[in-house]
Amino acid sequence: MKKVAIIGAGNVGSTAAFVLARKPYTITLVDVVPGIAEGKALDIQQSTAVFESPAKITGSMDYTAIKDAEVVIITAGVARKPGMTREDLLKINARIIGEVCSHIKIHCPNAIVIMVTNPLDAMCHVALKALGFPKERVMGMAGVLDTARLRTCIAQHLNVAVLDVHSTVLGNHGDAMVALPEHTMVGSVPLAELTSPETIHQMIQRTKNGGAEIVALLKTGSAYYAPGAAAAVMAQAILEDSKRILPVCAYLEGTYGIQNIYVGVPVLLGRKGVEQIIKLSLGRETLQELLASAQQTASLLKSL
Ligand code: TXD
Repeated sequence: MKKVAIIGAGNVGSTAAFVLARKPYTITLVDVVPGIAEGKALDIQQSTAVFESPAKITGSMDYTAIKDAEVVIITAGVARKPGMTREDLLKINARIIGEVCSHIKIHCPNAIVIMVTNPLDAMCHVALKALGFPKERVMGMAGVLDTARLRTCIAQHLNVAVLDVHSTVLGNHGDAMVALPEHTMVGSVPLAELTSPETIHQMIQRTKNGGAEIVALLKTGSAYYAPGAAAAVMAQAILEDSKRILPVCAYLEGTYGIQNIYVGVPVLLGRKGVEQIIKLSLGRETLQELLASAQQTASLLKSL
């Protein structure tokens, strides 16, 4: 069976495992906290008896368990605590990602790596450097989640099936994400013909604030069902070589005029990872927003 490793068996990692467990995959969870990976793996394994899946799920603290995984999803890290600056978080998680990558390099040198840990775009750079893998094998998950949030918002507002809302969100994972209302279609009708510019603006703002809205409601912790599902969909597109076009945090070397920076763009996902970067024709203003997004990541990286 195809093998996926998930590093960090917290909320997002275990949700991704739960989603992937409906497929005939071997799934290995790894965490530093004793018992957590084993416990979640056992719970998820028992769920496969209910929905009748042949998936095999194991959990461990030992990285030898990830041997020969074809895809590795990294969710390991700490959350920002009161009093901690963005830079503090960046340094702590960069250290964790560096350590995680040293194990991936040894045990699955041919794997395709999907980063989830925040700050997402910066962590992709840390992983690329620590792994030394080709750029098409190291990517980040943010756009699939942000696009799902925007599509949900539009579908609820217009009272239509989310399946018929097509859109994409580019840029980095944060305030500088770039929504594309001009590329948004509802059953082949442009969004702009269905609602006012003010409403579109509000929906984009809500998407940008999507993570914070959930944090405010939950009080402890952040979103994990949609993030876990988004990471799982990317892993599946790679494992099944399905050539899906999804917004992914990918390393750009000139496309959109952006050099050597990770930024969210539409890509073709297949067995080789990011098999192609899709070039959309963007308006001048949108292109500027995308450049600003990349610039924000570049400045954040300077503090490392
Ligand atoms: O769109 C996106 N990219 C995101 C990113 C959407 C949602 C969440 N996003 C980020 O993912 C979030 O800001 C965090 O940086 C990660 C994971 O979020 P999650 O909600 O799953 O956090 P948890 O529940 O705290 O899980 C993190 C786990 C926890 O079990 C730790 O014990 C483990 O990571 N951890 C480690 N595992 C292995 N190795 C090391 N060194 C390690 N350190 C911590």
